[in-house]
Formats: sequence, structure tokens, C-alpha cells
Amino acid sequence: LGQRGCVVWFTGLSGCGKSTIANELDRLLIARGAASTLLDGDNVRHGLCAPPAVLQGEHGQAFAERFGLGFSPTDREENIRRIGAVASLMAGAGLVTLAAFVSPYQRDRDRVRRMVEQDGQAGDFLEVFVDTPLEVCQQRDPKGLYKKALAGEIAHFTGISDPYEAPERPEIHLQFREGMTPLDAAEEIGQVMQERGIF
Ligand code: GGZ
Repeated sequence: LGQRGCVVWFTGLSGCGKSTIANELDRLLIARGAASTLLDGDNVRHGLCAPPAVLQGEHGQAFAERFGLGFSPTDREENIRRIGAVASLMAGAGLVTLAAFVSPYQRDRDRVRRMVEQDGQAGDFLEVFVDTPLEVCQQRDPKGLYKKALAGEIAHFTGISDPYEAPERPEIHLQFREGMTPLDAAEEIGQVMQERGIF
């Protein structure tokens, strides 16, 4: 490939825009000629972190849900650990690896950072804080999850009944501005990457 990989780690509340921005950045980087790839909740929780197929087949969905990863602190920790390990491998293979997960705990994000930084091949780790106010996320509510969480139908919902630990020192802090598009945000990240000589 002749390109050095890296991990760009997006964190923020459900509905903050991290997945949409990561998708825009992915396209922007590919247009620049980078080999870029994207991991997000939609593809990972149904694949890498889904319950084993054997459980689903033999015992039905309820049983599978019991053994797949949920949203307790330890399940989130394991979810982020697996994703971090995969992201680190991808980056080590030279890919610009974009990962968009709520990842609400600083400790879990720091663990991924160390994993990437200690892997001599993986390259830089950039933490991107998509800092969209809870009220805005709640208003967007694209999947109706906030409504359900507020009605008590979803337990451990980040921002409602579960904590979100804002990054202490993110490389990139995307503060919400009225009228800011996902493309604007992606370009801002692309700019920082260029300045740092990443791509
Ligand atoms: C937070 C939840 C929850 C709970 C389901 N808390 O907007 P979405 O729908 O697409 O993004 C959220 C996604 C979170 O999965 P992650 O793998 O990113 O979480 S973590 O990094 O914390 O492991 C949301 C949906 O799944 N979702 N229940 N209780 N988000």
C-alpha cells in the first residue's frame, strides 16, 4: 500500500452524528487516494460482537441475546476491546481505520489508545469527540431510542440512564454548531490529519 495506517476513534452519544461524519470522512479519504475503512455499531454489533450463530440456531433469539454483548459496563468494555483489537490489526495492515462507537468510558478508550500506540505497526491514534448536546441528539432521535429510554423501555441508555464520560484530551473536539453539516465536520478532521502528516 505504501501508506501508514492509523485509527480515528469517534466517540459521542447515540445520534450525535459520529457514524454519519465517519462515513463522510471515509469517502473524502478514499477520494484523496487513501485506503480507508469504517467500523461502526451497525456492522459490528451484528457481526463481530453478535452472539455465536450456534446459540441462535439451537436455542432461539432470546437465548442468543442473553449471551451476546449488551450495554452493561462489562459488555461495553468487551465490545470496545474487541473492536480496538480489530482496528489495531487493520491499522497495522496500513489502513486508515475509522471506528464510530458510543464508547462512553474513558478507561475503555484509553485502553484502545494504548493497544494501538504499543503496536509498532498501527500508527497514530486520534480520538474524535463528537460533542453534540444531549438535547439535540434527543430531538433528532432517528431510531426512536431516546423516546423508549425515557419511557423506561431501554435500560442503561447512554445519556438517559447510563453515564457518558466526555474525553479529557481528544485530538479533535467537534463542538456542535447550528448548520454544521457532516461534510464540514469530516473536512475539519481531514484537515487535522493532513496537518499531522497522516493523510
Ligand atoms: C446506548 C444503545 C443502547 C444503550 C442500543 N446505550 O444511535 P445508535 O443506536 O445507532 O447507536 C447506539 C448503539 C450503541 O452501540 P455501541 O456499540 O456504539 O455502544 S458502546 O460503544 O457503548 O458499546 C444506539 C444503540 O446501539 N443502543 N441500546 N443502552 N446506545
